Amino acid sequence: MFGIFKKIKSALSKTRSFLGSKIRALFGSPWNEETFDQLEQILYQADIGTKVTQEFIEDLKGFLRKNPEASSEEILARMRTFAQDLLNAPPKTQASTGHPLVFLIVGINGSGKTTSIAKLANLLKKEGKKVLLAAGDTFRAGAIDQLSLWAHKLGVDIVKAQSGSDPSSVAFDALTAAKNRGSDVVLIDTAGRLQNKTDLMHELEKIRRVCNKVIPGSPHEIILVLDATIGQNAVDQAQVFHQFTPLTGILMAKLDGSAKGGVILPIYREMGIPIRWVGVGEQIDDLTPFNSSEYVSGLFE
Ligand SMILES: Nc1nc2c(ncn2[C@@H]2O[C@H](COP(=O)(O)OP(=O)(O)OP(=O)(O)O)[C@@H](O)[C@H]2O)c(=O)[nH]1
Ligand SMILES: [Mg+2]
Repeated sequence: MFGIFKKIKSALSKTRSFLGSKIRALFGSPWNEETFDQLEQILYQADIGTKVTQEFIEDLKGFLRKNPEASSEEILARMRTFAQDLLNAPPKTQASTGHPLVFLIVGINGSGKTTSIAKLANLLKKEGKKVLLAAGDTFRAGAIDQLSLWAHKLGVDIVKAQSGSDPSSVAFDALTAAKNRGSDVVLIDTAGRLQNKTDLMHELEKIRRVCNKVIPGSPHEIILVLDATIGQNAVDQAQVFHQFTPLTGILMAKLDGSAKGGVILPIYREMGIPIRWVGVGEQIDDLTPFNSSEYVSGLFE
């Protein structure tokens, strides 16, 4: 538990040093309109988003009206409570279950899909699950080799086809193999796609249809991998992906490289899609289940 906490916390160090130092710098002055304006700027720059920033400010104003003598630690504690309450709100999406459990992994180019699949496979394998990877990125040269290499390193099954073949036929073969081999979990890699390329977004629909044919009810989970370093754009991406293909969860990759780690708050506030895992580095063990209280204390220390 402690180890996981340290991982999320250290991944948030860039975000925290930005947020923390700037917020603490405000504590010397009295809380007036100008101070609140400055706080608003800071929260906005940490990619907490306009709406959530406004809500933060309103909450804090209310708190300070009732507690005009609040210490800086009490103010920070109030901010943590606000963020925690936001993340405690019930999710608006729900994953289904089944066996084998099928995860479809989607996202834009370079967001961290393939690496995160390897990390997830590693986590699941450690839990004793029999994992099968599906090399559904048949588009980018090298993508199949990249996933094959991970499958080999991790000692997990992989189903792949020729580069250029139809990704939904890979999904078909992979799910059929998973049933035959008694796999517990299937992780389907997909090609990176920009959310404004409608034809590529429709391709995901086809993959889903095929999955559902082979294993009714699958894919049980559709996970969007987001790159935390892109900040607010992540919210737009999540919204468009969700329109085309109903997401059940988000994997926030590259939290370690980002000063924009605050973006998890507006994503959850606006979409209610659970953040399931966070990527905290480039190594195979650098993926950890998301834990909201660890995240909140890592954000506002
Ligand atoms: N620092 C850091 N780097 C990461 C993390 N996750 C992925 N990366 C890096 O991001 C880069 C892209 O990762 P990929 O997994 O290939 O991304 P992808 O989404 O599969 O990319 P495409 O298949 O080209 O769309 C690689 O250099 C990874 O090592 C993370 O959590 N932290
Ligand atoms: Mg990839």
